[in-house]
Amino acid sequence: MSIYTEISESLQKGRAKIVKALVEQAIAEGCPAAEILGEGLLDGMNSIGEKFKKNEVYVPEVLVAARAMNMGMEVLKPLLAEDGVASAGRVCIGTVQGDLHDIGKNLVKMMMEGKGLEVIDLGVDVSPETFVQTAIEQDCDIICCSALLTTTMDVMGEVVKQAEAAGIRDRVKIMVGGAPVTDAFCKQIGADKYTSDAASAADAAVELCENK
Ligand code: B1M
Repeated sequence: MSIYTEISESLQKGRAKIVKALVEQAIAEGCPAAEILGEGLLDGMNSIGEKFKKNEVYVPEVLVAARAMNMGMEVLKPLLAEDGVASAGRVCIGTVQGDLHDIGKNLVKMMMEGKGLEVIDLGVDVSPETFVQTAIEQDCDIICCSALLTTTMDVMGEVVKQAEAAGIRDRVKIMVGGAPVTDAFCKQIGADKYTSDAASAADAAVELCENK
């Protein structure tokens, strides 16, 4: 078994310390950082994402896999920066104003990081102004809004309106999701993409960045 397969499989089992040690070993053996990332860590997170979509694994498995991914990334990040490995795109994500639910938002964030996207996490209770300002200041490709309450999902419409008013709609896409959100609602408020789960959100974000 190649060291990349070992990293991928250990990550899927959530064996964080083993993943970290294997990444260190791969670096010591002279493996390129981009390959360790793509064929090891990202391969593992992609597999978990696919299994999560098919309900073959659940939230706890995703969380431990993401922890293992983060441990591996800690070792790899400085080398990736040195090698100038480009990110797949940059997004900012948050749960909308008035809403404190963050478990789903955190899953989306982890899946997106697992796809090689740079993710700026704005946390919970995020105002439309903060989403839009961050997208401008951090040059984000996508604003990602999560809402779990029927009473807060309308804030997403306000994010779209404020992004339009700020003149960034031609270069910043807006993605929405969360239990009460639907594709029809996404279209109604003029957002760009609705997805029902974290793994699909990560796939869609990569696609949106590629097609920019
Ligand atoms: Co709250 N809560 N809660 N709650 N809570 C719900 C959402 C509720 C459905 C429970 C119920 O009544 N049956 C209900 C909402 C009803 C409604 O609006 N129609 C509700 C309520 C009413 C409330 C309070 C108002 C209760 C009160 O105080 N009276 C209050 C509101 C506080 C506030 O936000 N201002 C409240 C508080 C809380 C806790 C703090 C106790 C806690 C949150 C802890 C936390 O998040 N750190 C909590 C919880 C845990 C829940 C339930 C039980 C679980 C939510 C969850 O984490 N699901 C929930 C009932 C339920 O769903 N069974 C409930 C797991 C998570 C993985 O799923 O977030 O949907 P989810 O994310 C999914 C997808 O939706 C998608 O990906 C994820 C998985 O792949 N997704 C995206 C999410 N964001 C996305 C963004 C994307 C794409 C996909 O693109 C950008």
